[in-house]
Amino acid sequence: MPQLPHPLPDQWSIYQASPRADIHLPEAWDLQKGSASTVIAIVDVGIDISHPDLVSRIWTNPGEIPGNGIDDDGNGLIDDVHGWDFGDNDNDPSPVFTPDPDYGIDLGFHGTFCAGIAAAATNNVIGMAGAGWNCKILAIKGAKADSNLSTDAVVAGMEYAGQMHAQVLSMSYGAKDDTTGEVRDFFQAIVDDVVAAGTICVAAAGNSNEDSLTYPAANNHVIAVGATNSSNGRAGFSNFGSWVDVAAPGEEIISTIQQNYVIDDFSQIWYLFFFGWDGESPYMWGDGTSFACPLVAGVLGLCKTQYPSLTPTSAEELLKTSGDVIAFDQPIGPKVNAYRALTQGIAGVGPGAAAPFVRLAAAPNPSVGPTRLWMTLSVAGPARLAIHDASGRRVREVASGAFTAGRHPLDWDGRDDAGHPVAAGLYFARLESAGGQARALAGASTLSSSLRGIPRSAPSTMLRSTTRAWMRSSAARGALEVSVARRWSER
Ligand SMILES: [Ca+2]
Ligand SMILES: [Ca+2]
Ligand SMILES: [Ca+2]
Ligand SMILES: [Ca+2]
Repeated sequence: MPQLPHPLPDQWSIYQASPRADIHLPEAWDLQKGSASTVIAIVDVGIDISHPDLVSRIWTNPGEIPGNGIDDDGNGLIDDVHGWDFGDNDNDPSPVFTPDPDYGIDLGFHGTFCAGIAAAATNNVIGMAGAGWNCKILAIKGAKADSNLSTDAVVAGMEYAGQMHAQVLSMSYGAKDDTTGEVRDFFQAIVDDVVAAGTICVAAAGNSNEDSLTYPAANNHVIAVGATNSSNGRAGFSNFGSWVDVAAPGEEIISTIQQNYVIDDFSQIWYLFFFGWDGESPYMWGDGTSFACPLVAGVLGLCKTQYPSLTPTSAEELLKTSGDVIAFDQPIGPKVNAYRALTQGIAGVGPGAAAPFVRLAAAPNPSVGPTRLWMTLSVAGPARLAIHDASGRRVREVASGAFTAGRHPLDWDGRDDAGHPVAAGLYFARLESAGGQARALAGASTLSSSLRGIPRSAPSTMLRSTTRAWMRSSAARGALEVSVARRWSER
């Protein structure tokens, strides 16, 4: 029984005795509670940055002097101290009344709700626990006053997340593709900018219970998240398909709601009757891949703290190879396992190699210098173990030859084939044998304090380019605006 934070109000996504439909966060937190220098950006309808369970977790721009009317850090935004509101172009990213287009129900809770799941203050005696524990939240509002998300504001917000070098960007919105690929290409260009800044992108797969490519989740270099329920099954609303990378809890999820303005009576009734609100405390319940996504973002915050050189590409690999393989009724990827992502001793056996097996575990991991890799073979035969860097380039062959069945210790001295110590970074050990293939992570030298810094480029102007202006009249905008609201109308 792991140590649990207090309080943990029916947060089955964090811990449930049986079945373990959760994502093993308590065990993960024993190893890693994240860091205040790990920033999770959330682009949404706004985040109540004064919420009692969020206020201590809100990112502060170290380069900006508050309230002096000067853009001190030269990023084009004046006094962006706690994020930015790209919808209304001001420095307060808190939500305002955001009526859903069908019924007029206030969706202003949506961003605050996501923020709580990602990184509400944990073990602080009030409210709930957030996955990212010590990680910070960069609040980015992508909605205009009295309306839902707008494409222009969302895009500017995504680019801001990259520009400020947030380690993780959580995107609980999306638009279905049209036949032209316009939506796909539009989001891919922006995602490529953000990923180039080193930001790990994660997005909700959508709530239409269909295999329908939804962007940005389905874009390359974005981790697409489907939703599970407390029975360890796929949530009935979750989109699915081979493009969904990982699954995480997204049904009957408690989280924080906004307190910064008075919620109208009509919306209060909805909150009370459909979202389990008690009419008083700033928490309620919700369903949606929108809420699976920030949970994964919080886990990625822990992973990025554990492995500072984790790249967007290797982060996706890490979550997929360390996740729990579950026979869902439709494919939504393996379910995220936070503990295994942080330890990643054993990676999945290659498909089609079920009978004979190989396993690979690394310890210590991460390491400074030598690492011992334990290779387990179910059948005797030739095997080869090599270390690859995060881009897939082989840096060192550790062993190659004939091995007996059983468990073999193989030592990697932390050097490349030429005998030089490898740079700090994340490395994959790849094992090929008669019994199949396996992979393990070997994070080399990540504990070296001089190497912990995240590379930062010089301050630049906003990345918005004129080539994107063509989107402004496209169908994608409308699709994006309604997507976040869809779950409401299905209740
Ligand atoms: Ca600024
Ligand atoms: Ca300033
Ligand atoms: Ca504002
Ligand atoms: Ca709390």
